[in-house]
Amino acid sequence: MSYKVAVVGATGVVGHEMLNILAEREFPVSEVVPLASRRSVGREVSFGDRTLKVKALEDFDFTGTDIALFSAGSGVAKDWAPRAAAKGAVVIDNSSCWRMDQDVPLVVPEVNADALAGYTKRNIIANPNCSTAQLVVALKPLHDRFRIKRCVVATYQSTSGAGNEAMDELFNQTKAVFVHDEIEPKKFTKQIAFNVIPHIDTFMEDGFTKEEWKMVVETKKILDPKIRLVATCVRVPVFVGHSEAVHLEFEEPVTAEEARDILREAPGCMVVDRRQDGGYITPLECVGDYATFISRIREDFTVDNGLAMWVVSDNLRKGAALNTVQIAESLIARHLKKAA
Ligand code: 11C
Repeated sequence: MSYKVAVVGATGVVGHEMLNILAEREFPVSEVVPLASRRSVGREVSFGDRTLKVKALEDFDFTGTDIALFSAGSGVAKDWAPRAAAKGAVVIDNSSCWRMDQDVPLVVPEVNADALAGYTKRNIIANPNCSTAQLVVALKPLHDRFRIKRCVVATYQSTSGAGNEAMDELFNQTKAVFVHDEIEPKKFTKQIAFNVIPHIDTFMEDGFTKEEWKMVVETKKILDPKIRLVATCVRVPVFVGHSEAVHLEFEEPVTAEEARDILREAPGCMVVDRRQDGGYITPLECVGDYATFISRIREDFTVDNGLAMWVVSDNLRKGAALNTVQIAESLIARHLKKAA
């Protein structure tokens, strides 16, 4: 049983990881087709030990493609996901375009794989924002046991969340600081090197940013609409790996030890929590890994049934490419079984 898989946005930073992860996890492919805009046609991308030539999305006929992994932004997803879906490909989209559509499941397989059943309405499945994906992996097992009432989260998001050019901007600004060159922010609104910026995505009328809003609405859709969540999303001068300081208030009493034991057994979670120097995970250490790492688990005595923790994951993997491939794996296991 094998599947023809298209990767749309194959030359981008997430598309690159999608190809890596499909190969690493030995996803059962009969063919992989890397797609991008016409200006990338002929560029080569790696798939395991093979090299594939990029084809133009505009000229591609999705007939016969089983699964199309999209990571090419909302504009491309809006136009092309329905076209690919109409030709019979199941689209798994990493952009924000379809996430809140009621006919599109928004899925993190460790949390709500059952929601996948709704994919047939549009033949589209959405992958959440990176900061939401790692958060809900850590929240789900605790919510199942103690019921979360409120979540207060501050994020420390790496520049790769904003793509290749943003990573280059951090690199070039860092060099410029050392040689006293002028710094002109382009992707970011302020200098990112040796700084932090409390602004990701556009501002909304209520003063929150869209990134913060996404964390609220996506957590509700994936995990539980009753959870109240407030976020402050911050860009930090890190290349890969998003970190989150998470403060939770539960209905039921909880101890740090109970939470640690539950998280140790939970799918997708890796607890690294020694109460000593270095006994926690930092973003540098999570790069290339699949897990959502949880450290600094402690009771928060300022509220009833409070818990605080530190959650770190590779935003290009669990936050994007890995989750997309895991959705594809769940899809074929549950719904897309092919005759051998
Ligand atoms: C960032 N979280 O770090 C964003 C990137 O809605 O998929 C992903 C945006 C999205 O900039």
